Amino acid sequence: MPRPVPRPAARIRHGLASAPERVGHLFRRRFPVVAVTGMTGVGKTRLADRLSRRATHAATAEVGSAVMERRTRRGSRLRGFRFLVVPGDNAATRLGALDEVFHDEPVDGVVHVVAWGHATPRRTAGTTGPGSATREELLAAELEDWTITAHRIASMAVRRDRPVWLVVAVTKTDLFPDRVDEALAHYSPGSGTPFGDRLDELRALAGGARLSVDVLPVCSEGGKGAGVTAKEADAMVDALALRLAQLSGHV
Ligand SMILES: Nc1nc2c(ncn2[C@@H]2O[C@H](COP(=O)(O)OP(=O)(O)OP(=O)(O)O)[C@@H](O)[C@H]2O)c(=O)[nH]1
Ligand SMILES: [Mg+2]
Repeated sequence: MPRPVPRPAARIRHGLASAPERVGHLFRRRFPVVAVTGMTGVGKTRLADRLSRRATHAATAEVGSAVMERRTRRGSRLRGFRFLVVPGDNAATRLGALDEVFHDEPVDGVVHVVAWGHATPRRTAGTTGPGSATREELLAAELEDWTITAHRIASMAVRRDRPVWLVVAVTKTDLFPDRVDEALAHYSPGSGTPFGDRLDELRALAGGARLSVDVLPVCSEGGKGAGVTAKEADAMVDALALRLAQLSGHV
């Protein structure tokens, strides 16, 4: 007996049923992957949540992240991002997360978050209660963290045949609204600050054409009573997102 030939309608239904899965796979693969790095308490989780338009879990905001967080910013067509937020130095999972984003599955770009010495002090893993530190200590910790991350970025860049981009996101600008330019200068290439010197070394190691560097202000907590209005904070987050889109070739 000859095999029944499926009617066109049945074939179409079958085709549609398997489509979303395939399309989903395609989307996941083609969203650029962005590592979000920076010392503990600097505001990485909060910023990644803002960029992916979701609320921050109260517990994480208070004690810090224990594991790598994955966030997706969806955009029209393929204009989205996947963010991998590397937990700060109070998390035991930090080294594994750094290996994952810079070695095992190298990312397309990096958002390195700094707060000009305004990171929220946190206790090291395993202890409780609020931490305390002076602004000088926090700036020193930020520099130490950047030294480690810059090395990782350099070794990723030299192994790579396509360019890597880096955005230094200077966040918590609501805490120093009148000194944002000074803060941006502190983190810029060629600034002569210890952070700037490390940045210059990184660019020399990676090769200028292989690594692009941007320094942008941002704020995740604007609003009434803050040094930055909610509207201004939104505009800074949007400007950062636009720059990420440009760097990824979306626009
Ligand atoms: N004023 C102000 N506070 C902020 C801003 N962004 C984050 N914070 C606060 O800073 C603290 C730390 O923010 P997180 O996003 O949890 O910091 P993190 O970098 O993820 O820290 P780890 O997970 O420990 O690595 C939280 O209490 C946030 O609410 C900001 O733009 N302005
Ligand atoms: Mg976090």
